[in-house]
Amino acid sequence: MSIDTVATTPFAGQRPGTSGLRKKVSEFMQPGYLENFVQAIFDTLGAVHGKTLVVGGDGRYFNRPAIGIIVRMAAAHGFARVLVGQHGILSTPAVSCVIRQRGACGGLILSASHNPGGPDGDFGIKYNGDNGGPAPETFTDAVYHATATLAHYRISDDSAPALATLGSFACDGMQVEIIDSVADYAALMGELFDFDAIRALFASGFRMRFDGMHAVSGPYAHAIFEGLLGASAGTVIHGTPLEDFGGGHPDPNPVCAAELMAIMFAADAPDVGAASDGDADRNMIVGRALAVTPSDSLAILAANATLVPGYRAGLRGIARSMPTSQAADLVASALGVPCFETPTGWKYFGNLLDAGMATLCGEESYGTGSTHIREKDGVWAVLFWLNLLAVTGKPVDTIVREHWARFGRHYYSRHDYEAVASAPAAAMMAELRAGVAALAGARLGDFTVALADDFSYTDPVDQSVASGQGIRIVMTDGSRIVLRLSGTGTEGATVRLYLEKYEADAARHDLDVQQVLAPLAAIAEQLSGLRARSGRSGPTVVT
Ligand code: VG1
Ligand code: CO
Repeated sequence: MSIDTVATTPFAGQRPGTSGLRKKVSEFMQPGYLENFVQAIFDTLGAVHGKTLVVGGDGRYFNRPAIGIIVRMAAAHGFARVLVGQHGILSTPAVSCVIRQRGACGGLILSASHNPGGPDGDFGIKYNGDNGGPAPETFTDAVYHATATLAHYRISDDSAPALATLGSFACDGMQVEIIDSVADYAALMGELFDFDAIRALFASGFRMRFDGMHAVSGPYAHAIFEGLLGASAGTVIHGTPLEDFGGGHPDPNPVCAAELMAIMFAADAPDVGAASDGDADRNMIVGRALAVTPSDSLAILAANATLVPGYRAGLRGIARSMPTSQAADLVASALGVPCFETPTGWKYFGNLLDAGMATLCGEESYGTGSTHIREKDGVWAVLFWLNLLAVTGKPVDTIVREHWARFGRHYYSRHDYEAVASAPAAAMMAELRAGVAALAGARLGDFTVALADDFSYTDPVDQSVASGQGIRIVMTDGSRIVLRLSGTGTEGATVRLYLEKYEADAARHDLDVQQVLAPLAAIAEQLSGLRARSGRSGPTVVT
């Protein structure tokens, strides 16, 4: 077998966004496109001789051919071993878990997460380092720069092993181990949660509906909920990963998981509903006729963490992304631990988790996680809730309402304007950026601006600075308006508008969310001209 050095020319735009490189499948399948990007990652890594790499993906279209290419390139670069999930399947949290448990130097995750799949959908790739977490910006910047000058890539002409059979195979002298996609991850979950208590809960007739959205969480959910924990057959719906996710949009929110919402709002609803996204790192928790917002979910898990074996010792700190509601801040202050506010994207939590400064992390985009790995984790979050439900014996909505009664409610919503023209969206953000400082002290409707800036974050561990992370307008009563551009889309620009209003009075905890937030939405519109500039009469998605 020999190693080919293949001449290539750079592709423009191979710049990783919030979470890796995401492009249309048609762009990714151009000859050399994936190869160039992987070569740039390997060049940035430097010496890889003798090291182990983990590779897996969410099963979307092009997942398996991409793995074949990566395995042959890894062999050409001198890796000692590549661990690949059976059938090419590994959820994002499972990759993080396997990297950490098996001492790998890193991993490549093939996923565009919640973006649609199939030949006309999206594809993506992301590198995670030896802590199991997304590579920091210094690394992804270096990869991007490397893509701009690439003249060749290296690949073995040996064939990659088939992915269906577990076991150890060779590719050009490199060991390729096909591993069970679920086993390592399920074992870790068993260490964190009281599986006996959850088993007893299901045995008592407790009912759950888990929507895998035809994506990668299905095998994990089947094995853990129905297998290890004894939930009845049929608990997991849409639990077989499909290359096009059944034509759906595997994003676990009330809009995209409408079928689950209908089940949970019906008269005979199960006790809890849950869903996860394309690569199983997101989660939505739904009680009977009540969807839990991700920001509330983080706060509730934090407030009750010591009821769960893995967190019995308490929390070192909590971290949330800037647009995430301030519900977790109140819990942190009640617990007497710090609360960190980071830019959007899980990579910013890595240093805090590694340094033992934060135990739980969360984002408003249906992402929650902890020190157990270095990614957000959908199935983990569902298990955390199940453990709480088992220990407290209370229904989901009681837990949520009691939390609001104790801490107050943060009314919260995100309005997305998807696939709008890039130039006007960029111009709008530039104008907001230029004018934001002048808003301090301004009277806007019934609100007075306490702080207005373009969010900038200095990492407390390595002092690295991430600037330009979103326009933030904080009112004197704690209400907030946040505007930023998405870094995961593949079409035009997506503008995200985040709205938040705090209500301490328990008598006012049952109001209509959009009505409560309407005055803030009106102010945001007045400041940004978002509707006119996007040419839209309203948001595409409201969550
Ligand atoms: C979105 C979310 C962000 C999340 C990211 C990756 O990014 O807002 O909170 O970390 O997706 O999640 P953006 O830049 O589009 O707002 V996943 O599950 O798509 O990997
Ligand atoms: Co995801």
